[in-house]
Amino acid sequence: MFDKPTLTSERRNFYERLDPHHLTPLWEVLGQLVIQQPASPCRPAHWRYDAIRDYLLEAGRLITAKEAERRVLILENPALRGNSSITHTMYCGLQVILPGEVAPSHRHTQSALRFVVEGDGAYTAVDGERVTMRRGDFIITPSWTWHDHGNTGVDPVIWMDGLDIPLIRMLDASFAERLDDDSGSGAQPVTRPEGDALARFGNNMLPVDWQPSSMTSPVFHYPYERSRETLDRLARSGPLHAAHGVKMQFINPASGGSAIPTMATFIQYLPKGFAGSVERVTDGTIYNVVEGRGRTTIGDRTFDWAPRDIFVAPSWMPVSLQADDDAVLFSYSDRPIQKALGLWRSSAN
Ligand code: 1HN
Repeated sequence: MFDKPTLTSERRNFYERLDPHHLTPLWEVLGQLVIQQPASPCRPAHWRYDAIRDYLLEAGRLITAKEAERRVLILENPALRGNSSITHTMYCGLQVILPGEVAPSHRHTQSALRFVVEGDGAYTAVDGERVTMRRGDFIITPSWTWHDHGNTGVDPVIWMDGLDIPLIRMLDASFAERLDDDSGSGAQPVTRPEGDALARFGNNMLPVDWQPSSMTSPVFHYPYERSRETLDRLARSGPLHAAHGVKMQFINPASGGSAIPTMATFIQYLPKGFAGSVERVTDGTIYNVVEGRGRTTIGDRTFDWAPRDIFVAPSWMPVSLQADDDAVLFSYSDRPIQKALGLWRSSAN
């Protein structure tokens, strides 16, 4: 759109003299900076759970959760290797915790989401309340809250971590602390019974004198049982959206906004045989398959997916979803940031 002017020897000489002063002429780079539409360098990518699971268990034999702080394999976008990024703003990892282990308590300004993939004997604790992690549960660790994880069961437990790490890095806004741990267990003290937050905030009511103290949802656990029932009912009552079937976003019930201020989280249902229309959105999106098999075409790539697989659709690439069975997909993206700034666009509107 903005063409580069001709490079004359006189101009080249000028640029060379500018360089030591850390100066660059805009007209030489404008075309790269301001483009007609997004052209993300991120690539569409797909990780088969079957291919990763053994590596996670091998990591479990090589390093303890305590020594690692968090035993995680990071899913890096193939075009962004070395950046711990799955899109320009989002991080994705798979974390494993073995029976008897504790991942010690700490807090940081990065927000995290957990999406439970395998096993059901682990808990995560957030600011004094523990929640048992079950497959398909979506759990939030809000910015600057103490959190630790433990496995009191007999099997390894594995979940997907989604964090806004690249965004916070870009903003130079990272702070972190480790809990001063007198007990030596690594775990923070439990101060509220399990289910407390869900009872207070997760039933379309709020305690009458409650005032929000953060922008993150006070409900930090969205059990799969409830999400699945919602999808089930809506699938029966319709209508289905041509591109995304039945798609719900997880919200902060106190504000109506997204459950996490920097990350949107969604769960969607695609009926068996669904062949979705093509859609583009400006938020690069990470998907985790909960149920069913199907395929997704992203730009010129097509991925066949199965339960627990993860795939990423970069910003503004055409995406279409197909389901061979009744399928459920969880996904997350930076949509709330884009919406807050009036930047979000979809080809549908
Ligand atoms: C973190 O705190 C967790 O608490 C997981 O489980 C992954 C990646 C980078 C920075 C902090 C966790 C993380 C992380």
